[in-house]
Amino acid sequence: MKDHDTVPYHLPALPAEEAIARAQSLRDRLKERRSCRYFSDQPVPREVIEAAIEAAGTAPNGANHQPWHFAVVTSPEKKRAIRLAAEEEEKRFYGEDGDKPKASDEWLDALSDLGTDADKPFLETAPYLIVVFAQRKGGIEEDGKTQNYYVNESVGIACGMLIAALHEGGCSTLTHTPSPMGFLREACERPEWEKPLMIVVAGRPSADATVPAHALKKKPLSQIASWL
Ligand code: IYR
Repeated sequence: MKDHDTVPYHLPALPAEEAIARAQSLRDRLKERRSCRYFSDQPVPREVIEAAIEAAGTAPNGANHQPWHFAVVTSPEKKRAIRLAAEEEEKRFYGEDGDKPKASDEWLDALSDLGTDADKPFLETAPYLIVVFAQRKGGIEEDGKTQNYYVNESVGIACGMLIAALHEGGCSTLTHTPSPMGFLREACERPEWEKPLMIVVAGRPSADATVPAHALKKKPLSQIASWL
């Protein structure tokens, strides 16, 4: 390695049995996570959201530029504006505006198991809309000029960690990606070098919430992993 400033790194060793038990227990908790489309308006402590965002902010990323911003929308007026704008886009996607759908027949067919349509009431009901922005430029100082690297990969990993931490804090989530999402930059008052990547809807599921049975079909380890 070339000469650079360092600090010691220690990760306490675990007995194999404990390491296995801890990894399996986290797996089992993450297995309970579902993408939820039915939220109640029940409040969730702000500290849960703050801690989850801090957890997301520890994600590995390009050159440690940490190219993310999490705009937490709680105001009913802003949530309503985002819902209306998102539903406009979704109506075009699903062809609910009377025109030919923007989505291909194959895509609409793939979504049929999920039952989704252009109606997105959860964008107003859920207490938090965490709008995740990817900073194409800015560096660690957020100067808007310095080039950032592996932005999509970095922010994608951060979103995974955000969702895992929210789940751990008793929140249901939905990763929502209206397309196109340009309207979110203006709604969240973010600069032009930031690109909205997704909305992470967070809150408690409604009492009558359901999830599509299709979502329970998970590929087994033997299919998702190979050992070489
Ligand atoms: N953004 C649309 C469509 C959609 C697309 C995929 I791929 C999904 O997994 C779910 C939905 C919507 O939110 O309805």
